[in-house]
Amino acid sequence: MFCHQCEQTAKGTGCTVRGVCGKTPEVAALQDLLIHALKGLSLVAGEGRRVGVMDREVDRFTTEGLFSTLTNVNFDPQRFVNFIQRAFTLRTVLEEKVKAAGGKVSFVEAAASFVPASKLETLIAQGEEIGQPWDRNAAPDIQSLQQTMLFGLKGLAAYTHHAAILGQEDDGLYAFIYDALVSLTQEKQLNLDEWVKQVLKVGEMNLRAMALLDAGNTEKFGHPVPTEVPLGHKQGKCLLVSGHDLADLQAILEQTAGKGIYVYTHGEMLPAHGYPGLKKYPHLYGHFGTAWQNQKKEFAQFPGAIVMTTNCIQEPKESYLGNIFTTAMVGWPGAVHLQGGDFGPAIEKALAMPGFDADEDRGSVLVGFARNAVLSVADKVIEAVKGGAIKHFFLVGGCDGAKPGRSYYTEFVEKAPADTVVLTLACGKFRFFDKKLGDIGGIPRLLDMGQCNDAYSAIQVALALANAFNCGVNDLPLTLVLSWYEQKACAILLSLFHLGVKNIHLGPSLPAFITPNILDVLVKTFEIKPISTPDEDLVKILKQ
Ligand code: SF4
Ligand code: SF3
Repeated sequence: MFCHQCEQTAKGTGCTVRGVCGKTPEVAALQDLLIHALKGLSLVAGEGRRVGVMDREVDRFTTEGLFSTLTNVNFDPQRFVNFIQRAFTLRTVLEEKVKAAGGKVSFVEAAASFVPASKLETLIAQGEEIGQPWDRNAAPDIQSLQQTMLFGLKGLAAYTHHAAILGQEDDGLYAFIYDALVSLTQEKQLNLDEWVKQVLKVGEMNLRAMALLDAGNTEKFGHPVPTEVPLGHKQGKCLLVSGHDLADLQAILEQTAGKGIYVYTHGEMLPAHGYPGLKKYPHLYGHFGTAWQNQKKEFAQFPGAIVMTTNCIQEPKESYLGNIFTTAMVGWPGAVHLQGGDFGPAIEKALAMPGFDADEDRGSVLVGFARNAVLSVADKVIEAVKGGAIKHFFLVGGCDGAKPGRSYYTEFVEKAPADTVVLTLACGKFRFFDKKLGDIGGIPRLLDMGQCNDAYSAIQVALALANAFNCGVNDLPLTLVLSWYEQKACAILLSLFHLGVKNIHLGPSLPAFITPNILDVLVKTFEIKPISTPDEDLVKILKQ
């Protein structure tokens, strides 16, 4: 196997024996094979669009297939067998429709005539033979751009999928996903400049996907409002919901209503407490635990059922494997997978388990500072900046992870001067989310803007401030200090590049798939900077 798509890749170069995340070589081969099958499907779907044939089932399946290969989403070989078979079936049906409409269905690329083997072992062998989905004969910089595009595309697919289940779809996004997958085949031969454009296009399209998701979330659940979330618990039965999918959380809240179960959020689900359409459920009580890498310790202590709606799942300990359930694209062999929006088995499990034996107060955190809440006090913020009470804004966010170097972010926030405001989003916030940083004239110094996809909200706030100050985003007293881990973070970074945002401080390490030449381009064009130490970076940033 070879995989280097995430920040924790082995030795900073690539996982070759088994993923540091727990991905087995078998699953790695099946994921490579699924991408191969999706390339074939995309060739036919792209041609279909040319002759007026569209198929929403294929569109949605393609995003789901890509999403399932994202880090820490699905570790279950059998699920990949199903995905690969389905890609083949959908392609075969689509070929007929395209042929009937006068389109071509024969391509030079082998992916378009791929026929999956019928057994798991032979499918794995097929995947091993095909290998990774970029052009291994291309120059290293081209390969680097292909990898960046593919990994960003996985993040974009995840957000496109989330928006779609909330009823928000944009055909342009699906068309681009096909085009991007086809660009990895021999049908299209892009040069270096075209590859750079294709990579930035992922950023542009990801912004569109995040805008759709923002519309989906806010139209369905309202705009988040500042909300205090307990970190302790109530005596009684309990169910923990992790991941990013707010629609799943709502379904769980509906299905647990009146059953005497308290529902808790975990990880990226924390911002759900700020949405009026979710906080209205009285049994949505509080937040349990921190970021994904602490799951084994924290989940083992949770006395109820656990539902993983998206990444990041980690290998469950034997002690709670029977209590953890997966939905949608998530999978772990041996964990029960729930389908069709029925959370009954998880609810039964929660009722059968002991629950918390007493109330416990562990303090609270504030959430709900998405664009609407922040912009409703924009006048106050602008006044504070003009009057000198707020000297600088930091957006400290992104993914969390296991590396010790990630303590940089905790220290950075602790050391940020008292006349600065820290905006945060995504699971990287768990490094400092419970710090009491006080306020500046009633404006909290730590503002939780939401999940990783709420980078969209942060961008809207930055654009509005730039407008108010009559300057560009890069001229604002704002610095982005980001931590990356998986491919959604890649997609968001590409969106920031697409917007021309400069001077991003990135850590804890730079992506293994970026060659020195490509890094040079990023440094020259976007002035991207690897993090150093909090003291050094703070001095440099505040001197600018
Ligand atoms: Fe390694 Fe990350 Fe790939 Fe997992 S997702 S196999 S940790 S590079
Ligand atoms: Fe975290 Fe996995 Fe990226 Fe949505 S939950 S940010 S790492």
